[in-house]
Order: sequence, then C-alpha cells, then structure tokens
Amino acid sequence: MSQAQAPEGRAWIGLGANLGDRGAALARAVQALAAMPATRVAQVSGLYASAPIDAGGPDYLNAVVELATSLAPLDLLDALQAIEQAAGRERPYRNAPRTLDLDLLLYADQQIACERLVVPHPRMGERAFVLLPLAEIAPERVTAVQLEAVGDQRIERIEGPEWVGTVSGF
Ligand code: PH2
Ligand code: MG
Ligand code: MG
Repeated sequence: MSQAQAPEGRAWIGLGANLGDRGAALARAVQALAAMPATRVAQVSGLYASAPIDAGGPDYLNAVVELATSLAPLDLLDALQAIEQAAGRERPYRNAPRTLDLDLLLYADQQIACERLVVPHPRMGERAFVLLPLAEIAPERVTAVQLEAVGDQRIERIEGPEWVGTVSGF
C-alpha cells in the first residue's frame, strides 16, 4: 500500500549490471527513474567498469544517480524493484550476475532499518563501485578515508555523465 508522500528530498541510487547489454540497461534504467511519479533525475555520475566484488561472473558497469523525489522510502524501493523486474532481473542466489541492480544507497539524511530496507546501504562504504561515482556527484557524502580503503579494487571510469544519452552495447 502506498505511503503518504514525503516532502521532496534527495535520494542516491546505485546502478549496476553484468549480464546482457549492460550499458543499454543502465541508460534505460535512468529513463525509467526519470519516469517515476513525483521524481526527477537531478544528477548522473560517469560510467564505471568494475571487477565483481563478493560475486562472480563478468565485469560490471556501475553508476550512481541522484534523484529529487517526494516518494517515501518504501514507495521508492517498490518503484526500483519494478524497474529491475521489467529489465528481466532474476534472483537465483545472493549476488548472482544480473541484468539490472538498483540499490537505494542514501535517502536524505535518514537512517532506516526495517525488514525490507536498510539505509544507508550497509555495504556501500566498502565498495569502490559505489563510492567513486557517488563522490563525483555528492562529494560531501564520501570521505577520503573511505576512498583510501577501497583503493585496491579494480575499477575504471570509462565515460563521463553523457553516457546516459549515448551508451549502447558496451
Ligand atoms: N553488486 C553486487 C556484488 N558485487 N560488484 C561490482 N563490481 N558491481 C556491483 O554492482 C556489484 C558487485 C551486489 O549487488
Ligand atoms: Mg547491489
Ligand atoms: Mg540490489
């Protein structure tokens, strides 16, 4: 059931894919985020290629998007999961390769811990594929100590934010 609308605030979403046409999936996901009710896309990070962390399979493409949204956190989560489903997401086992992953990283300054949702995302501080793109568009939300701690993870920035309009078939 829908919650009451929240006042407009900022939320940051981590995007990832390591199956199929990864770039096209992420570009389409940004369009789908922009089409969500009571929401607009405020900023998009560059596009990163990264080695799987705590997971197997092909390399990922990753990015982070800042939303301005009046959706309450669980309504936003529902909307993200609907976009994942529409992109053919399957969940055979934990951290399985995926056509699209949309993670709610941060919701304003809120701390949330319920059965379906923990925010800030509990593992974001250990992951270069979240911290680097997030630091591009929200440097105040990432510390130098965090960046230092993930310095050994293999990751490469392959496009600036214009990837959203141009990418296909990486
Ligand atoms: N997502 C995971 C697990 N490992 N590794 C990279 N490089 N990128 C991801 O998006 C990713 C991951 C679970 O969601
Ligand atoms: Mg994830
Ligand atoms: Mg996820």
